[in-house]
Amino acid sequence: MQFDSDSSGNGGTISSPGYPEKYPSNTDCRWLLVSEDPNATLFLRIDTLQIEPDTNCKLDYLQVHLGSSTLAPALDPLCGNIKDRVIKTNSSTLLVVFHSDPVYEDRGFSVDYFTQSAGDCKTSLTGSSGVIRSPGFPK
Ligand SMILES: [Ca+2]
Repeated sequence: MQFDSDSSGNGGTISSPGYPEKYPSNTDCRWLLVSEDPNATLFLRIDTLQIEPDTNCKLDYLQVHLGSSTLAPALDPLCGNIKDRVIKTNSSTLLVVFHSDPVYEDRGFSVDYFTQSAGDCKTSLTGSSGVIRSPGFPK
């Protein structure tokens, strides 16, 4: 089974097929997330993630590539139980891949994505000295 979907804009939600019921076996899904603002950083907020636990997350997993293809560098694959975790990716384009193997399914995941533009400087600084970095430094 293969799903492909593209999404662009400023945010939304992706979830495993059938969520919150168990995901199917032998599944490969891909979501391409592209920020409208190429200078923006995409954030992922894991609401719930319940994927077959495995030490190296090689059986079933959710993997985030920092670019538009599976050749792009990737964050460590995710599996097991995760709740309410926010991931700052430092990328305006993400390819999110979900894979399940033939044996043992779990509930899957629901993940929100949203952007924060480089121009969003909401931090105020006080003090006589310090270091100010441009938004998104060192990228
Ligand atoms: Ca499995």
